[in-house]
Amino acid sequence: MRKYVSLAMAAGLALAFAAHAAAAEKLKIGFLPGVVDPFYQVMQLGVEKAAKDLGIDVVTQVPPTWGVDVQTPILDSMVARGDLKYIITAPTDKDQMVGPLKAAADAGIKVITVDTFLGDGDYVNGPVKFPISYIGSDNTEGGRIAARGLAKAIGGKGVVYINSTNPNVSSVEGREKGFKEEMAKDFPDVKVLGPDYNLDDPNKATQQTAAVLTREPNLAGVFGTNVFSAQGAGAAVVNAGLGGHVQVVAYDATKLAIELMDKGVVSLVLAQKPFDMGYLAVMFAQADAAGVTSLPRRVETGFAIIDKSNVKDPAIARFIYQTPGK
Ligand code: T6T
Repeated sequence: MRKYVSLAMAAGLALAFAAHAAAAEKLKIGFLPGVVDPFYQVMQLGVEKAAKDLGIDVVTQVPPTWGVDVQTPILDSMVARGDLKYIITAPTDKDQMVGPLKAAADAGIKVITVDTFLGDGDYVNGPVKFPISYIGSDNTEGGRIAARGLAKAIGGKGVVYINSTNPNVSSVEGREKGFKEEMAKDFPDVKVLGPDYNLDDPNKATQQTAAVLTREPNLAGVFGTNVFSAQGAGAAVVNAGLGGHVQVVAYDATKLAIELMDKGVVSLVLAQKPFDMGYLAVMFAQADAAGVTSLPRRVETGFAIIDKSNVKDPAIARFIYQTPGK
């Protein structure tokens, strides 16, 4: 009997030791997105799913508001923990976040950028080379798609307005650039106003759009370059009773944007693929940790372009951001 007890104890101890060793070896990574919003909530789902599938620990910290001043101290605290091998992050400024993220890299933490990039996003030939990869949308192309959609919705002529969030953020900057370029190239009868910057405050976006609607009674369309911009712009159009008269194109497929499309306020919604961004970034960390040396330095995750004709198609509707809120 004693022999059995001690054998069982030894086996138990061995198992506990193995579990401890496995836990000690488990890769631990940080996830630091841009701000609390439905886009990054879906990205977090992708991060968590990949972490579960691959047996990785993730420490997530979400800045309550957008900006370098808020993101940097959170990053510094993640670095100071000393147990994170990778950080997956969306830099809130393409230049100002270079220093803090380079400091993280110098402290031995490898950086993967998602959704937004540093420098010009070319980590092979550009000014910033240390991140492993940029995984996100081709936002300049997204801006071009938005321009074509809005031009079509307004019959190819008229005044349109861009409402955006912040300058020097690679994502929305690319969208503004692509939108303006496409209008200038193919739609000479469309005049583009803006952007105004709402600093990720939908109420500010509403006020700004309302002011433009007052100033420009013939305004034909608005391009909201992200969740908050489109939400605020849509609200201003609804408040003015101009739904269907002033066309709105919304970047980001929130439930609210889709509701506004059902009501005839929003004519086109660009869904990004934040789940893919999060999932792939964790896979990249795992692969890099395993010694893979040929990871692409840039991965474009593509879009689903949603309008009234395809919104009920399950193959398209699956890209609407599924989050508890709107
Ligand atoms: O549009 C996304 C993201 O792509 C952008 O970089 C910041 O705004 C969002 O998170 C939406 O709020």
